[in-house]
Amino acid sequence: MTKDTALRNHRDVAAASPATDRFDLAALAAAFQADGAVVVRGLFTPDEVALAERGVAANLAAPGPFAAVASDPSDPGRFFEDFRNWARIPEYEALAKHSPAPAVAGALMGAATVRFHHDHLLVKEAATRQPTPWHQDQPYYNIDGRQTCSVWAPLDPVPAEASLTFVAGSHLGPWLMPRTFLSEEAKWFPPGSLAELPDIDAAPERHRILNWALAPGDAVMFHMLTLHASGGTTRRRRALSLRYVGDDIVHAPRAWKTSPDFPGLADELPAGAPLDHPLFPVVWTRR
Ligand SMILES: O=C(O)CCC(=O)C(=O)O
Repeated sequence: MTKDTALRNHRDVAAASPATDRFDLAALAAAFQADGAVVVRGLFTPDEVALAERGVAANLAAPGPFAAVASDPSDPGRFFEDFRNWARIPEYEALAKHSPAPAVAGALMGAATVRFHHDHLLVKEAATRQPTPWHQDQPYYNIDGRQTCSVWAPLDPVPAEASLTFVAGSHLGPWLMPRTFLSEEAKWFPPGSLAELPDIDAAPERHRILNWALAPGDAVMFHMLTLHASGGTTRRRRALSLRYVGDDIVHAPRAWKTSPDFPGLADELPAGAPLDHPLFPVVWTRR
């Protein structure tokens, strides 16, 4: 499908159903603000799920320059990730801009303007043992500020044990040391500059844990500082994360490669500047 056709078809779908009338945005925002994560049942329509499936198929057929495998070669499955493909995969662009996701993200963040930060594909093939370790997302990124919201949308039914698990309220705590998923190396922030993660699995009863089994169309929406993790999976689990930011987010170039990387951006957007750049389009504005 061409880019124009995907966008036009999707605008027709979006126009037929008001974007957010079917959601209790006040209740979702209250839960998101308190817990840092909330489940949104039926965020995406079946047409939007089909659009995402086409985008993921195109992405897997032609991975982008930031694609990586986050599982060991000895893993009987495979954990494949790719980032920042919306500009070449029209289905991703249509979802990022014209689905209800940006409006709901705006309501949850309490933002007047929402920008799209990036898309992130996460595919665990059947029998993947590699868990997703506990982590916060923002320390891997190139942004400072508080108004952030990721939308993790599975395209396959996901039982609780293969779904994302969150530590409620952790988005209100400090930044924690990011580590590589596979070797758990702290490669980026200098030693001691950020606190280490608590051993959540050693004493889960000390935390309020949130976890939902999900169906295609459902999404979990979470703050980029909320601690989260996931187990391996017996069945194939395709998920697309759409990442949004609000009014107070500014550029935070790092002395290392962020994940995802934005090569050359530091030459165009100074530290502390709003993300006013074509890489981060405005996708929703409060009326
Ligand atoms: O899909 C996963 O296992 C991890 C997803 C994740 O960490 C994220 O979307 O931020």
